[in-house]
Amino acid sequence: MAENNGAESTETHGTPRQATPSGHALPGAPAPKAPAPEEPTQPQAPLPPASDQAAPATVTATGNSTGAEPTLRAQQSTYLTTAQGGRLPTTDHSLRAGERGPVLLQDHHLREKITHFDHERIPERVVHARGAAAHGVFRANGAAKSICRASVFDQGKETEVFVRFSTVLGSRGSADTVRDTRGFAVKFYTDQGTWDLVGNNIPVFFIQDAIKFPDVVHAAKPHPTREIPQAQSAHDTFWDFVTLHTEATAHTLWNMSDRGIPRSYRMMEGFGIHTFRMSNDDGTTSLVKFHWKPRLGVHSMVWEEAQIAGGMDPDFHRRDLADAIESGALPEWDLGVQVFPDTEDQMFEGIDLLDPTKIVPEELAPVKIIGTMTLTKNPTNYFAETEQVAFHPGHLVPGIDVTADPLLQGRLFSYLDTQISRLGGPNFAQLPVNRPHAQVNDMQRDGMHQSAVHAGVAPYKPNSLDGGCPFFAGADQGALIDVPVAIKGEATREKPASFEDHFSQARLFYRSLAPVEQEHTASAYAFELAKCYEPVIRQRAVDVLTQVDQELAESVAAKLGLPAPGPLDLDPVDVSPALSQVGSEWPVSGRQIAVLTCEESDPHAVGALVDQIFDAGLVPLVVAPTGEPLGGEDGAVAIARTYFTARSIEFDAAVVVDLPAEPEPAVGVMFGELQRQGKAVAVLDSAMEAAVAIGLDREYEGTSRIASTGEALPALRSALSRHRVWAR
Ligand code: HDD
Repeated sequence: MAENNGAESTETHGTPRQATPSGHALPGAPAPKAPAPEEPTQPQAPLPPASDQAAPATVTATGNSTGAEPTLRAQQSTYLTTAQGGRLPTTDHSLRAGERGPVLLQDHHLREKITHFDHERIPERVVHARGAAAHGVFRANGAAKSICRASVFDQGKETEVFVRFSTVLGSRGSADTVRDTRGFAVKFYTDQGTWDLVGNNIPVFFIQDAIKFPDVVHAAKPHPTREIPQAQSAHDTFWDFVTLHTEATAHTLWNMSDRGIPRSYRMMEGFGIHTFRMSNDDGTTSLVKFHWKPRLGVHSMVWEEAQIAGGMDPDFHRRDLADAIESGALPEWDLGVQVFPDTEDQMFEGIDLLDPTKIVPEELAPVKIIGTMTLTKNPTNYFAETEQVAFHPGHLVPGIDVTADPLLQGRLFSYLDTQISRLGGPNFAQLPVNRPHAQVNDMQRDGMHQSAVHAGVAPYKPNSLDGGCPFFAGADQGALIDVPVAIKGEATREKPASFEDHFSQARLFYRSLAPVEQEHTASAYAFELAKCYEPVIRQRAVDVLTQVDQELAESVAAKLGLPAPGPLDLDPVDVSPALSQVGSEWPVSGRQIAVLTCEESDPHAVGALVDQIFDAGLVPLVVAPTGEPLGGEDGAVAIARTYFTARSIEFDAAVVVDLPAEPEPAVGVMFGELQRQGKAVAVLDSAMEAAVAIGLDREYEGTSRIASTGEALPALRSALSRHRVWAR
């Protein structure tokens, strides 16, 4: 039953009135067109649903709803105008006293144009500044209904989403492919209000208590003296922090593994990290951890690719996401939950569910799939959408609630606070990308950048002047009812004993990796630590690794030229095969295939191969010595790259149809890279000797010899579906 606070019998859902109870018009209120309706005494039907992203209802001076067509509203005229709508005859010449005279202050268009330009930038996010986003839809399969009453999980229900992926450390203009954690933030525009799942691609976090967040970020960001290095953890302050705060060991290990350099945003897992509390229609509660599982599998770059991409194409991930969506290769993830009983101690198999540095291995608690998300549309405007979107882990819907994880609790404060300074005031929820798709009727008023024109006089409750509006909802109207949770204990700054274990999960992760992944991880440690100037930090990092794994500590010490640690006595751990990226096969759609040709290549054969690649859902990139189409202008095969502009990082595999008679050195470099990066290469018989002459190793596991272009795809498919030739 809805709780009606005050003025019970006169409360109504009708449009807030602009008349006093006695019917007198308020000063300034528009004259009523029809006789005022009788004052309702019972709640009425809610206002009609606002159209897409149109709430709260806003009214312009001309009476138009401004929410319905945000893009139309931005560009209404075919003529160039001032911000005030005055049509302009030119925008290239300022008003001057004579052709060669000084510029006049009275030129409003000049002043308005430059003033607006001067204020075009807003502060970048203090973390996660560099990002890329897309619109999409989440379809629930109904499997969560037994544990969660949120309508977003109703079977078959479709809910619009906006997803922003990001790096953490770099500034807005930094490279995509740096070694870092990736943000994975999803805004669900549900019919019960907005739900934000603000996660990362790594399931553990550096710290256990939000009070340390400014410290870890200060340590990881560029040094305050020279403001270098940009978007890197390979520097003294980062390693100083993570070796002194050993709770960061597991997250650091994940970052040093291949997870720190994803191949694509489309090929990353996402994790809610914290444990959340769900409640169902009966009020039964469960604890859950959220997982996003990419349909394309989890894949990473190798370090050489990441470094080359940082120079050749710093926008690699942003481009990859946008291109895939534009070409119709729509990225998809299944959303899953691990479900735990909501016990008093909130532990599961000895793992503290409130410790954000811990995972629960999937082998102990399987991930139950509860829906699928498809990204369907690129943003229309980067600033309006990707930059201005504002996430908050406290944006929750009925049936999903927080737990006492101290990291999560601190986040609940931080996000609203940061948006107020980043987006210039408290009304950022009115920006189109942030508007809920549920109806909004709050009592917040005024403030910087208020763009809603609220009617009524009584934004407080109870009231009798606005007919008692708005009303309170009860559970049966989908209200956000707090789950009663018993809280006991004394105020203390202590942490629980269960937060003391900083190493067993780092060991679990490392030992679950395939040997090739372990090798990459050790190399990443050595690379990063070698960039630290302070020997004491390098040594301390190796000392921390002696708590994780003997072989890892030895390998990193050897690479750094430090003494080998003595024999270690470490507790064994069970491994979790689900943590390794090696060994499974995945769909290959959207993968990029280089087709290497020369000026004399047969356009029909190359054209047929290009068609086969497209038909298989992959993307061909034809490479030739010059940009001239193969076969002349008619019936030509377009050239995507020349040997001068192509680089291995753009391709997941290559087909060598022909090579130029005198290839430039770049071709040999490309072969070397393809092999080092474990990419499959199919070579036509006729091109094999030329390829070997410039550096292709015919014994390389990924090389296959083919008799015709028709054999190329079958030859490449198996390696592509495994992502790499792991035995390289
Ligand atoms: Fe955070 C942004 C994820 C801990 C404070 N965070 C931000 C974004 C992601 C995360 C994905 C970017 C959202 C976007 O695309 O706009 N953050 C996490 C995860 C955490 C986490 C998964 C731990 C499990 N964060 C965390 C803590 C604090 C913050 C402990 C502060 C106490 N995070 C912020 C912030 C940001 C932010 C300062 C910067 C920009 C923004 O919020 O909107 O408030």
